[in-house]
Amino acid sequence: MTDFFGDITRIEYEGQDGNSALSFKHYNADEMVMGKPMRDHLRFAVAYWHSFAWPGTDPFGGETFQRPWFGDTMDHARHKADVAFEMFDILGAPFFCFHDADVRPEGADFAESTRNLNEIVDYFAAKMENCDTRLLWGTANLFSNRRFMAGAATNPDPDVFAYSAATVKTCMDATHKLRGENYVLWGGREGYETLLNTDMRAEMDHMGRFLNMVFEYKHKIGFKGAILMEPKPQEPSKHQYDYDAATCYSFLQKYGLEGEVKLNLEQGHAILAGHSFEHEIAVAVANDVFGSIDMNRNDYQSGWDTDQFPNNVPEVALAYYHILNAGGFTSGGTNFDAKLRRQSLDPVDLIAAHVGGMDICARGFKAAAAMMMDGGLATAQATRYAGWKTPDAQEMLSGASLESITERVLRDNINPVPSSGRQEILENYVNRFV
Ligand code: XUL
Ligand code: CO
Repeated sequence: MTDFFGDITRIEYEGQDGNSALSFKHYNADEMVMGKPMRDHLRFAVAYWHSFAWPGTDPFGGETFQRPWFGDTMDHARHKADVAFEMFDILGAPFFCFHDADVRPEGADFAESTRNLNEIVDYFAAKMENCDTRLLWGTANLFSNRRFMAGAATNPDPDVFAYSAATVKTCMDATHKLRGENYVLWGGREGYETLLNTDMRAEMDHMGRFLNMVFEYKHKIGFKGAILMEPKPQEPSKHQYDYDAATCYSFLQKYGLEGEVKLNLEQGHAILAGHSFEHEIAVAVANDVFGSIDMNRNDYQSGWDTDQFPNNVPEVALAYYHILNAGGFTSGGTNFDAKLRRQSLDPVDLIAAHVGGMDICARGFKAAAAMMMDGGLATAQATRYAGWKTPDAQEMLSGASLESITERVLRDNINPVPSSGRQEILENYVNRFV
């Protein structure tokens, strides 16, 4: 046991009338909703990087957090792991996620970094035998070290491509060993700073090949989890090739990965791309590539990725509504890719941030489930598209031609009568649940 969290004990469900600062008011893990406990619907995961590795820096200031595990030795890494697993227990977190760089010190070379990673993976594995927290996904940090400044798979230097491929292999091995349920690829610098020096065709082809190798290796080692790509339009690069869900989908189609790779969608990235979070989820669902979510919140005014914990129930509710509409999570879950504000120095802040995030998600989720069960939106949608049930309408989607349709329009004197989209009525309807 470390003494980092002092006398903070396991967070309990207190219900809406509770007034303890550290209790769940809405997240009741065992509560059955639509035939499943909330724990299994929401599948919460703690993000190792923000909660245990991020030092509180911003573009104008250095670290504000001074965690006892900050340092470059394996002892520091083990201490960090001890605290992390204590927090998983306090929260009753069913999952966690990590990058290689979050959990192990960087070695002098690739071999040493890999040895460090493997040692920590064994340390995790031993802890995981005695706790209920599992690995939602693992990933490689291919963006922080200066070697990745011009990208990883899209780097003009083939040695960086090679280093990145080897790094992803070790991270896939680590994820597989820890029985991770997914493996994530976020192209942190897979893009460009300036088109003046960028061969976009070559870079995209290299990234396509890279992803195909990831997929080949997944099969080779028998990793049963999903491979997930995480869209983000820009930041840190000026432009990233995995811009948003629609761009990722066309990339997957172009490189023959349709049906193989799914998407990990993040609220803040959706906002940066000029979309709503539910838009990104709906695009993924409509193209059968929905995988998992990184739940956070972007500041709507700042224009950069603020990675705050979620606090907007209506927004979260619509996101979960679309997820439920797609049948809910399978291998995916709700990963808090969110960090404290840099003035939130204390251990209690770290716990409270997760408790609040889990509660907001639970509230939004319950609202979404209530809407699903009520069926009002589904009915409104079905009514709106009801005309497509007729044989003439179906014929237009298979067999008809522009000429035959024109003949029918003339023969039946088709003269469309516009009908109301009922947007405000539907918005009022949603408001009853959130
Ligand atoms: C960065 C981001 C990453 C990915 C994993 O914006 O979202 O943390 O989720 O690399
Ligand atoms: Co993310």
